[in-house]
Amino acid sequence: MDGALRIVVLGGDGFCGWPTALHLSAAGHDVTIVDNFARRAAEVELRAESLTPIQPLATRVAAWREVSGRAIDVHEIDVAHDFEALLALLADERPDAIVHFAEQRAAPYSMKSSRHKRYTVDNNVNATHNLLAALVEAELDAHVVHLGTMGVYGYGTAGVTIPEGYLRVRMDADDGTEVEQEILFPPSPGSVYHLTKTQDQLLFAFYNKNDEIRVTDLHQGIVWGTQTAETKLDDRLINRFDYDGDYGTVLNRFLMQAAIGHPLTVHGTGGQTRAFIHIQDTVRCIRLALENPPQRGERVRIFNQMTEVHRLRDLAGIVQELTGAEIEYVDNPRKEAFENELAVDNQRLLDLGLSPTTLADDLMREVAEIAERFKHRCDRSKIPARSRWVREAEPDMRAERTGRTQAAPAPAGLGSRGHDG
Ligand code: NAD
Ligand code: USQ
Repeated sequence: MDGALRIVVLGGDGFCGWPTALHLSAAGHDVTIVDNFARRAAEVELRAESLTPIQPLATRVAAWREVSGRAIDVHEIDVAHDFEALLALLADERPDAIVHFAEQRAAPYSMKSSRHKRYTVDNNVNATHNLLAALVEAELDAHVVHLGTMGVYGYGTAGVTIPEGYLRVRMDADDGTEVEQEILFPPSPGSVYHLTKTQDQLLFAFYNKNDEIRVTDLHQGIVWGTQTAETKLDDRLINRFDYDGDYGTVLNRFLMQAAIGHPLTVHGTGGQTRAFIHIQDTVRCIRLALENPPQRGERVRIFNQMTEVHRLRDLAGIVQELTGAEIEYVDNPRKEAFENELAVDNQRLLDLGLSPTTLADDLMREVAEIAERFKHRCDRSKIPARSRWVREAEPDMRAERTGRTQAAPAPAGLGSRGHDG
């Protein structure tokens, strides 16, 4: 195709990365995947596999070659720790663009223990920094498209539509006049994982200012669905489907739970409101971002990559209506606002031509059908979310620490609404 780009996809074996690599290859771009298979290692650690039987990456790319006639090159590199290998690859291939998915992306996993917290910070911050430092070292003007998260904003801005990354502020100047400035929207991460994404934003801002690295940071909502037009072409191309308490995200969990007759596990009151996007739109948005790159010298572009907003108890209600599933309000293992409002500006991707796929019944049925087809692979013991944000002290230990016999009251300011309400 005219205008074909050479694209390196970091984390191209993952849930978003694999269908993105296929979509870009199908569109005529020349794709190379880099991955260290950390996600597959986490499956072994957690003894929780993808519900769908995903093939080894070598089998996946061979199947894609058979189906499409197009080659995808693969390199096993730990982007966070093998700087020299990453640099050599970028210097050799001189790609036009790099899509960066190569991070530990599960909030519950990032909160399991101090080891998981440290791993997540080390992996994510180093992966992003190594990429930026390698681009400077290789003197490469490649466009970085990064998968960030809506969670960098926090979810508690009732009455304010969340802008696309930047906030216009007015400050009182010393001479009594007002100074106007655009700043990054104040970060308010809700987990160590989300915290690493707020750090990524500063890394991009610095390298963009200092070295004119061109960056589009896609602040993505919760992805749902599993298959895309390309992964459906052959069973060997099937995408992963996480349902366990660490990696499974809420809507896919609900749809899978409904398929196996498990009650829908709504955390707390279900008053949490979140942004969502279907995986087919994820891959389209990334292609739109790649095919519309920023100019050199332009500040970091930030797009809110989401198509709709739902309150969790309403979402559970929609799944219940579709499937007849029961709803169970379970103890919330996270420290998060019990209720929040959320409105999000996503005009920039709409302007580039995104036509949103919303929560249509047939798409939800498609996910439920996949879950039904592979439900024999499900391990029900992996469904409960066990990773807790705050360690629960034994009652007598708590009494010892606080000098009280009753549980200590919430600190002033947190009240009963949790952390960011
Ligand atoms: P995933 O875990 O399925 O995929 C990430 C891939 O990156 C895996 O294949 C993993 O092995 C690889 N990886 C991790 N660390 C690496 C390293 N140091 N070197 C090389 N490869 C490495 O996750 P995903 O759901 O595909 O998410 C991809 C990106 O999108 C993440 O950065 C995540 O923060 C972001 N995102 C995901 C969602 C979602 O709902 N899944 C929503 C918003 C944003
Ligand atoms: N939740 C339930 N029941 C469940 C699972 C989750 O009620 O069975 C609740 C959680 O308490 C939370 C909400 O659903 O309030 C979302 O949880 P999630 O696990 O679906 O999503 P989250 O942890 O926010 O992380 C996911 C991806 C992450 C991405 C983020 C986008 O794993 O990579 O960055 O979505 S966002 O949420 O917009 O920040």
